Amino acid sequence: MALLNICVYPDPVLREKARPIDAVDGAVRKLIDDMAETMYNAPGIGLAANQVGRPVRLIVVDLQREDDPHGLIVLVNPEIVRAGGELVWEEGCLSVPEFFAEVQRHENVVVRGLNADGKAVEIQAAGLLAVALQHEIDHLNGRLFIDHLSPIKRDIFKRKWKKRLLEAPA
Ligand code: K1U
Ligand code: ZN
Repeated sequence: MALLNICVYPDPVLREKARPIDAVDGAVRKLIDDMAETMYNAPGIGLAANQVGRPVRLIVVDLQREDDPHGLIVLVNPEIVRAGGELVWEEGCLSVPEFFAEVQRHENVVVRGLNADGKAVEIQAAGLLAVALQHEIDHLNGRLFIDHLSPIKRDIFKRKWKKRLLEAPA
């Protein structure tokens, strides 16, 4: 397994619409293993393939909580097939480090995709798991959590980010 480099905003790969994966072969399984290791190392509770510079439709999610029965969720070509309710959650993103903001999401989602064995699976999720799945699927569509902010909050974010880039050591 290998640790992958996590692309940081405003890297253009984060704005690409990821392409579907044709077959869950050895190369895809290696990417799954490397992404899981990278997510645990970060640490994070999710990771989408675009975040490691590979614009293909693959996400990994693990809430890493004792009360979560799912453990590591791997979804190839994930699709939200049902969504309902609303909740607001304070989100972070490994590609937008050290910035957190409240985002409104669906409270419940049902997501279908393929697992690491290429088998069709369906995940029924609520609360944080539903939020994380929506956040990761957004990544596959080139969307970041900052895109959900009001124009004023997004503007504040952009100014803070510019300032941070200017202050960063060369
Ligand atoms: O996609 C990503 O950038 C990962 C992101 C996922 C996410 C977090 C919170 C709400 C929605 C989606 C993260 O994992 S940020 C880090 C984080 O939240 C965390 C890290 C360690 C323990 C617990 C949480
Ligand atoms: Zn993210």
